[in-house]
Amino acid sequence: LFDSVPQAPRDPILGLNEQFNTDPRPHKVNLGVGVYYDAQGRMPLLPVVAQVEQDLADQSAARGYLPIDGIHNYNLGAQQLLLGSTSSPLTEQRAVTVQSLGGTGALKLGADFLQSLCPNATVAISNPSWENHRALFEKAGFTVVEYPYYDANTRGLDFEAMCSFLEQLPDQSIVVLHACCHNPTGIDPTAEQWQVLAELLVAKQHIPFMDIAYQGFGTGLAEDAAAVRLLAEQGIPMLVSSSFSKSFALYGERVGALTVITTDAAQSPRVLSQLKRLARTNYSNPPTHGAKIVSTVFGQPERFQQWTQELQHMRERIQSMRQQLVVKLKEHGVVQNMDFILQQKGMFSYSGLSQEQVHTLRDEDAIYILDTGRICVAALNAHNIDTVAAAIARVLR
Ligand code: PLP
Ligand code: TYF
Repeated sequence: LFDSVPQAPRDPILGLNEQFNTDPRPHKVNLGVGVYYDAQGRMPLLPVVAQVEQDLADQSAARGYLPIDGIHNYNLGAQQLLLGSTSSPLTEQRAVTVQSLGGTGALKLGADFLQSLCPNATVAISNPSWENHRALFEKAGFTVVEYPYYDANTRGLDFEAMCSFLEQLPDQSIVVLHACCHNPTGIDPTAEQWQVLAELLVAKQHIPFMDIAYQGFGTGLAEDAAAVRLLAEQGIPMLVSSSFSKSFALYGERVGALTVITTDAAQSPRVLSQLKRLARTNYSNPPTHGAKIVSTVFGQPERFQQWTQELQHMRERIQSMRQQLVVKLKEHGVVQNMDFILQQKGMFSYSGLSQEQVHTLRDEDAIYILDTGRICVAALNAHNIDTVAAAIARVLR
């Protein structure tokens, strides 16, 4: 049976991570995978998470099955964080949220749901996009195309090309959009561009599927949700995948949520019933621990306040690493203008390094960067930034 099984390709990001882990060089630096590290280069356990975990341990609760759609207050909290408390989908009972296994689980649940409704729809993802988007929607049975996004010449968004591509797609296509902190480029549409996109999506009856995995890492929790809130007010069907993996540093707990915005409250219970059926046949019901932590934070104003401050600290540390990187690249003799690093949002910087330069850094300096040139700025710190800047300056010469 298994003799003919071919070897599957490695995930380009997680595969690089494995390679990094087996690299014996002590000075190695991992700027590959999108994970936040603190100023000491360690993955943090947020103090607010540690405190809530202590409270939960003191309560020592039994571990029953959760409902198929997860913890009710977690789902309500996820909706509010996403939409605010006064948005029309919330007040009109048009938002249906289910707890998911991370943002990835939300994308897959949403993709499977859409496949049951419109199997022949085209799915459009950005060029480039998160590595998993294409495979995930293809596995769900869709044809996936890429809309223009990044313009290497301007190191910015090719908004005109993006819009004309989306105009030419068949009506009612599914358009996957990064709500903020675009992975991998760090380049987001402006507020005005989102407005134009909203009008285009409505006119074409496209179905937005927004992916928000870095809420709070761009400008702030509410600011980073602005595009979701704008599209959610358009009265069109829409899906949103939320991930709390980064914002709570709970990567391994698989904390995410799928929100479906319906166009009529009468649709909402039926949509929920179908999402529950999909969850039931996939994993039965979601895990408790991470969602308990997150819903406790959502439910206690003091904890929530503490969390927003800890998130702000992560955001500001990344911003300060962006500034220092630009300064240090100059100090080490880079003559090109690197100020684009300051404009990019979130954890990543699309550095413009070629694959050859990336490989040189890996082989000669034990600095791991994705082949696309994507750098995880959140992995820089006072101990490694000078070495990294010096090495990048060398390969840029
Ligand atoms: N979507 C994007 C754009 C991401 O960068 C990530 C990163 O992990 C995810 C989704 C998946 O999030 P999770 O780890 O919660 O599944
Ligand atoms: O883009 C990243 O680095 C993060 C982490 O299959 C990640 O989103 C990467 C690959 C993957 C899952 C998570």
